[in-house]
Amino acid sequence: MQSGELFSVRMRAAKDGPHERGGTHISGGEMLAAFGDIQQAVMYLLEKGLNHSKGRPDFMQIQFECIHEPAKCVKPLKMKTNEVETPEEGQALAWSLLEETGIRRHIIDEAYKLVSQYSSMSGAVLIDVHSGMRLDNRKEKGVRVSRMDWQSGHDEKWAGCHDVPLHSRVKEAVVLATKVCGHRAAVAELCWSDDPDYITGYVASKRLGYQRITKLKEYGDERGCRIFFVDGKEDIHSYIHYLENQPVIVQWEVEE
Ligand code: PML
Ligand code: MG
Repeated sequence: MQSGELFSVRMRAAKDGPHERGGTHISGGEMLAAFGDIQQAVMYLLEKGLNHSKGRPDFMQIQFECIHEPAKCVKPLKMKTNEVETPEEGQALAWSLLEETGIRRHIIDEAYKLVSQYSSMSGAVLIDVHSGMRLDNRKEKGVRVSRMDWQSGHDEKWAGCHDVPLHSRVKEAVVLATKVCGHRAAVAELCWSDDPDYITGYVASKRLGYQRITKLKEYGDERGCRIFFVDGKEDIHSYIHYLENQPVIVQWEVEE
């Protein structure tokens, strides 16, 4: 990934047909790869989509394309893990962290009510922190953040120095949150997985960093949540363009 041409490699998997024909989202994945690493990236994403706790997909698309825009190199958000006993405690903590970023409670409640209406979203909902209005027009699909990855090898070094589970989920979530929060329109992100066997989620913002919360839902629950709280006074089209198109490489060195 270090030099030469860079490729975006992406995967989406669904069951009961493709997403655009009403299929239920199973899994998605985003990677950046040098030409020589495309095969490995495709295999990784294939495996990810095939073996998923949400079930067996009957639709999968894996694609790659050469990226022509220069990549932006950034440091990962600082990470903290908050241990909680119950989803109620976890959500109360998430809400108060979001309030710390200046978002009013009724806006958070309304945003959460809005995403709860969708049973399976593959992307995120963008909410204006001033009005509580949804700012993307992507309906049940939401906005999918694309074209981001760790610099090769930096994720292992980072995980080794942070007490995180070894699976790639946390590393992928940190990359996504780092990209999402790295734009002036971003205020905060609230996320937990739609996977029934994964209950840890997070609140992220530039100032708070990546705040993991160990329980945000019950096991067996397939309802996920991904909300990007944004400053609607900024140019939201350019934020969505950034989320979908700007290549971002996360770099981390031990001496930090
Ligand atoms: C997802 O898997 O869809 C999101 C996972 C978010 C939490 C990852 C973590 O920090 O444990
Ligand atoms: Mg998932």
